Amino acid sequence: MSVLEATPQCDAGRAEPDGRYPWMNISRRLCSLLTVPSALALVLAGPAAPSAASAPGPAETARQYVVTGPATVQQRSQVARTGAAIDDVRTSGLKVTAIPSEVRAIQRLGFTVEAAPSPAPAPAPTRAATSYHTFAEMRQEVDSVVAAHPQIARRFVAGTSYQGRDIVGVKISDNVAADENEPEVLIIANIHARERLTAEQALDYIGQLTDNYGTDGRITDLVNEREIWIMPMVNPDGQVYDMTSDTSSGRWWRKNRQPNSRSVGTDLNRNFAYRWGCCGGSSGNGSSQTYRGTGPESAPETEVLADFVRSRVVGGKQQIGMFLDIHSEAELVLWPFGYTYDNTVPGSMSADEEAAHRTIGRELAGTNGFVPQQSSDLYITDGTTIDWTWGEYRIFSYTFELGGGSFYPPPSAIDREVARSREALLRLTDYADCPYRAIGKESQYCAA
Ligand code: 3K0
Ligand code: CA
Ligand code: CA
Ligand code: ZN
Repeated sequence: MSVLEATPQCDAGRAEPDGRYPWMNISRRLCSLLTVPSALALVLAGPAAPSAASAPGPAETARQYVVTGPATVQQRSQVARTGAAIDDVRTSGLKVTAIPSEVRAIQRLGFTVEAAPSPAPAPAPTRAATSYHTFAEMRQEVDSVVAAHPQIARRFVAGTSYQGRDIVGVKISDNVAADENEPEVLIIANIHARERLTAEQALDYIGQLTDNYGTDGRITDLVNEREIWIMPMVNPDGQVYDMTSDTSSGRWWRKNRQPNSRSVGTDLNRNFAYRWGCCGGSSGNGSSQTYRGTGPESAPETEVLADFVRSRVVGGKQQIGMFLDIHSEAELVLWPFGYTYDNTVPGSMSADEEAAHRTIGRELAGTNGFVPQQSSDLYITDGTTIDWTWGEYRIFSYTFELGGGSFYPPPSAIDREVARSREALLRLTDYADCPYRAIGKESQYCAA
């Protein structure tokens, strides 16, 4: 199928189920005017001038494509620079999610773009049959874990989303009500709404740590000696939007649900305040999947996460020793930086810091079968979680890309896929006291 045969799905302005957002009715009317012929006219009209990228203009609708031609990381970064989100690199062509202007930009690079086959239907989220957690079910699960394990599990709310939903987490540790002097670990998931398996991985880890406490010696030690903060759905508005569908598939939604001058949504993983928008790893177009927002932390959810990390500075010292941001679906273990191809950066990534990241990354990947690499070995990004947590606070930081073969693996795949990374999460938690242990330099860097 050629690009022009792809049917635009006009969902950017669909009203929320509770109708709280009347402005959306305006964009829905605009959307209904955007018939297929007029959408084609848009496609043929050529790209907006870069200077107009953040100016008001027609919203463009994203869908998934297969790009053939890119073979090197530089070529993948060229594709990423258009603003397209690269979803998977293991396939014979790159899977990307892109808007029409980005498709044209990719074609101008000399690559071939074809509409991806329709994704397999996802579980219908609003029906009880699904085994993916809805936002409400996630909250219920958090509440029941905390009720069942009050000594070691405590619910916290880091803040609220653009639409006012709680960004919920669980703290797991012995004497959980106390802020003890123990190495801390932060794990977040579902920053990209459609990456549905990621919340399951976070919830599974909450279950592993709490259910096996007191019986499994290794887990008991980790819970006793760490303070583990786990936030399963850090983009709740996007998650609810993605799952609220009257069809049997998800809405392929990635960003948050904050309106912008063009469309809706900021890519939270391009909105962090370290080298924000520096390097062609994000987009200034509000319709883009990788829209970086109007400024660092312009998205409420980003600010909530950053405030939480800032709040863990106690006595002038950042308490979090390890950070993990769980994504899907390319089966990768990534570490900073994403904004530069350089492995080391004077003053912000020393040879030992890089070696420790790399050594741990490879060890973790050895347990789940993923590919370990620096973030920029995939493609250049800027304003990501891990560039900020490392760049700003020297928290050892990883992004996992889980597997499953799609953003919406069948529920029957959840247990298998989640089980793959359990060991990696335990090891990552263990390393929070002194990541330099991985390179035999704990006496140099972590002496009491
Ligand atoms: O650090 C990174 O390289 C992030 C990779 C992530 C992203 O935000 O581009 N990949 S994803 O969007 O396909 N989950
Ligand atoms: Ca404790
Ligand atoms: Ca503490
Ligand atoms: Zn992602």
